Amino acid sequence: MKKVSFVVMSLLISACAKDPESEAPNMPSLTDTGAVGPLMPKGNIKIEEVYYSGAVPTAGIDRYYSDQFIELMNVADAPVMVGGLIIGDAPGLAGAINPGNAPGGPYVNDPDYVYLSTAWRIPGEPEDVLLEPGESLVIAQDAATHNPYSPVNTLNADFEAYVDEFGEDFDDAIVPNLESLWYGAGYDWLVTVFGPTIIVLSPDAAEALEQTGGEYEPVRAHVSTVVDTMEALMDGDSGDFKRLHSSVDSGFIHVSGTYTGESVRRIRDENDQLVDTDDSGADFEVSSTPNPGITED
Ligand SMILES: [Ca+2]
Ligand SMILES: [Ca+2]
Ligand SMILES: [Ca+2]
Repeated sequence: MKKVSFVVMSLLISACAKDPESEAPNMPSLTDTGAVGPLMPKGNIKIEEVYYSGAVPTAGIDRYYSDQFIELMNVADAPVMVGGLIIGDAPGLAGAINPGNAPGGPYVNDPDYVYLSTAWRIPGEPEDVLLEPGESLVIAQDAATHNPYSPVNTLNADFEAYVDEFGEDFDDAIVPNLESLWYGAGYDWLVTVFGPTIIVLSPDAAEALEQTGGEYEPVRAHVSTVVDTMEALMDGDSGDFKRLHSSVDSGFIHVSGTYTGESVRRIRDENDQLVDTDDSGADFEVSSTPNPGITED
């Protein structure tokens, strides 16, 4: 079962409005319906898990990463509109991966803008795609079982990144594809296995995305459009490579290495609520058992 519901809320509301006599006496009024939602993403949608490190080598494959996924959760008590939500990753190295790698550059540590090498959008108008309270949605690099190369099963992901232009990506016929707004990766949307920065932007950021240069340069969005971020770097010594300004995300998380099968998951407080202090170092922890959250039902 998919947890994301596709509804045409405006049609439902207008249908009610045109036929008020058919309402039962205890039906909520339109005003009441409006008061309980659906909500905007900002403040209500959080990154729950990012699995980027790649699978532990098995079945003769040393570097398997098609199983990468991003999981977003509705932390509000009402449905949230996620149609048009933008998900992307930031440019910049995760650390001193090769000799001579140095931190800095034009697209990091900007207090006013976040930069995206690649930006995807969940298809549909905002109110057409609703995420129910406490539910999550999974975005897969490839919707697949990944058997036998990985124990991470994303066959039932809610969306997948499909790259048409290089002719090498796999398009699952069932799982809907994200819409491409800006693309700066290769044959598929591989986020760096050394530690990516994942950025979620509100739907209204689509019109506000600005090019920073040519077609191989990132786009940028004002920080006011940021819904949530997760910043990961290569290791604990890689802090100089932070991509996000401290006012957007003041820390970073890292897994123990590439191809470890580890993900980073949101820490929960004593009330089982996702912690968000805009410090990825404090808000996320490493998990050795990535869980795309789509197996329970
Ligand atoms: Ca893909
Ligand atoms: Ca597909
Ligand atoms: Ca945050």
